[in-house]
Amino acid sequence: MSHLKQTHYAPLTEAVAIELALSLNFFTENAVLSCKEIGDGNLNLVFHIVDEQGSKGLIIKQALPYAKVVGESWPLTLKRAKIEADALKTFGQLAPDYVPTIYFTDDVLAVTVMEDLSHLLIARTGFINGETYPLISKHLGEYLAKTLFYTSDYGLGPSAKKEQVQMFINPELCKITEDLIFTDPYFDADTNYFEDGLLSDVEALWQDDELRFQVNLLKRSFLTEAEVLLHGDLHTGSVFASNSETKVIDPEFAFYGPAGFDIGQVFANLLFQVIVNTKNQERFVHHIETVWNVFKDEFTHLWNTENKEILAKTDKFLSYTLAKFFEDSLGFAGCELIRRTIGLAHVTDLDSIEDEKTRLAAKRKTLELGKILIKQRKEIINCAAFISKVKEVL
Ligand code: SR1
Ligand code: MG
Repeated sequence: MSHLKQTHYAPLTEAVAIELALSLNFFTENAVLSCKEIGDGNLNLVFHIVDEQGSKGLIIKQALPYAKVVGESWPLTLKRAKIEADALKTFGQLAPDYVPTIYFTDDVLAVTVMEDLSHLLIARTGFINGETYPLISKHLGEYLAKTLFYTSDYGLGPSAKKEQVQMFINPELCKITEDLIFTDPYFDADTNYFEDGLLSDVEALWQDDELRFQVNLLKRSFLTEAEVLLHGDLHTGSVFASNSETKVIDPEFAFYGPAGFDIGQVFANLLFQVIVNTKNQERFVHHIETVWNVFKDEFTHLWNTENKEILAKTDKFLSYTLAKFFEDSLGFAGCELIRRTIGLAHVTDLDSIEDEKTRLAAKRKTLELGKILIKQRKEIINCAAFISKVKEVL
């Protein structure tokens, strides 16, 4: 076995990434490897390594000590690589079909070496290119039900759950979410950016006291409600897909928080397509309904068969729990719609619309729908009512 010379943290080069791959004995000793840095996210380096003769490949992901989307002026803890690796291992045990296999992790180098998913495409990119991914919503519903149930007090038991809460304390990455999702979009913060043509819409949002009050309630929930182990950044850029497979990646924002946060991010990122993909709106509405219905059915099954809290195993408490998750998910979806429109990290679904008039019209819809979901989430009591509200805005 060859040994990696690098033992201290430094950003990997493509050559050192190859050296690391060889040291893992994943490829044969004489393999001719090629490597390309393919990371297009906001925070990390991602190397794709392939054996030029064979069909084998792997991915090496490395955390950078700063937020790539902003630059070195925004330092960011490398500890997130361990959180991400631990979350991938945890979620991989609970929902193995939907999580990449992890081969190796190193906390000092801040690297995770995992299964090559290059036969799949990032779902956001696929959707923008016209892919339909007929199974993605069923898969995400199952992934959400399994990861959220089995990490809760009901699936794990309160003592084991507390151990996990401790393991996934993630203050630095939570702070990013607290700022970028629940704070900055609601005042004139430096991190915001949006077209001049949206200024009056955005100013109206900043002056909306009821909206700001409701966002504070959602932020308090995010800060204080340790219900389940969340992925924490479950947008369509964190999902690899094909017509038959779905893999959820990048859980570096994982921590114990309110279950509706992950569900709401999935809803919101499908809603971007409902709004911009005008020819295929029904397809994405159907995806949203499927995510919720599959989640609800699978969560109900797990609640009834694997619940560790004897007194909680009643239909009444299950209904209460699902209603709370649904209400929360609408509020968090509203926050995600607004922050991806006017905050620091936008989505290509909106920003790639070339015609400015069309783009601004779409962005006004995401802002409007975001406000409605946040303010009216208590009255929107089921998925049918949710979809009617969405259609009122279209
Ligand atoms: C500075 S990080 C900006 C955003 O990128 C990540 O994917 C999260 O969504 C975060 O809010
Ligand atoms: Mg990410």
